[in-house]
Amino acid sequence: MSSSSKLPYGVRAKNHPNLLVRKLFAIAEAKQTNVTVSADVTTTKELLDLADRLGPHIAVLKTHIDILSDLSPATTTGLAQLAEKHNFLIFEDRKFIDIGNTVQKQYHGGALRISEWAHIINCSILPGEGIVQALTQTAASNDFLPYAAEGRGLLILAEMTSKGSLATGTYTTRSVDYARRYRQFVMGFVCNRSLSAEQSTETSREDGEDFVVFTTGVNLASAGDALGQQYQTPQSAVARGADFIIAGRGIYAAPDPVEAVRRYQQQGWQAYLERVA
Ligand code: 5BU
Repeated sequence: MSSSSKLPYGVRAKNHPNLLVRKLFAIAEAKQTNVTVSADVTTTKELLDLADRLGPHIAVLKTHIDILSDLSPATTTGLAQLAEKHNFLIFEDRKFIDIGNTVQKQYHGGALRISEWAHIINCSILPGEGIVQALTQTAASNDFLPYAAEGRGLLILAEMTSKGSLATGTYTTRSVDYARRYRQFVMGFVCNRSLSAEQSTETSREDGEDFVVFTTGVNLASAGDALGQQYQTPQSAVARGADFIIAGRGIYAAPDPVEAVRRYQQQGWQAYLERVA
């Protein structure tokens, strides 16, 4: 567990060099929630309806924008309005994984225009360091200025929750190395535990280093699914170092999603209070 994960979100909000991370921790503190809902529904109406109903209880709404059957500019405009109304951030779980030249075009511009509406994106480092370098370069370019001013950040997918995941060992250690080298854009990791104690021969921990940990595969009612997903509870995720817990079906497929999100919010927050106590 890193020393920063023992600090309250409010303290981390004040000290962090990245504007988006400051906003994220300030939202968590103000709304008393560390829940990210993974809104994996397939129509714009369902997505916007969920965002509006769950909005008061979440810090972040995670999308897979390419699973919508009726994606249009109204989808992302609607999302942006609800993010403003309820004070949450949008995380597009696009998992960029290609050479630098390609991911730059996939992120900024293109059919999905992800840079315009997603505060947070993620990438795999399977292609090597160049993917992180390329996305960081895009975020520092002149025509990115309006988005940078709002706050944008990258999470490195350092581990996965699925059975037999190959994102382990050297892959995970290199994730930490690249995060350290591109701290101006990399805000943290998607992973299943705090990575701050990860030993690397390439980089070492710097004073004040504070990477945000998002942990997916959180579910209160199930241990997994038939396709290899493996779940843990909000308590165990937060105790292992998650700053934000990501839950999808446990919330949106519950009989009453609002009642469900309140439960994840309450349990995630309680676990956080215990960690920082
Ligand atoms: P679920 O319904 O809570 O199982 O949804 C989990 C979401 O998190 C879903 O959108 C996945 O694509 C995403 N996910 C994951 O489950 N495991 C991972 O390691 C990563 C993302 Br990275």
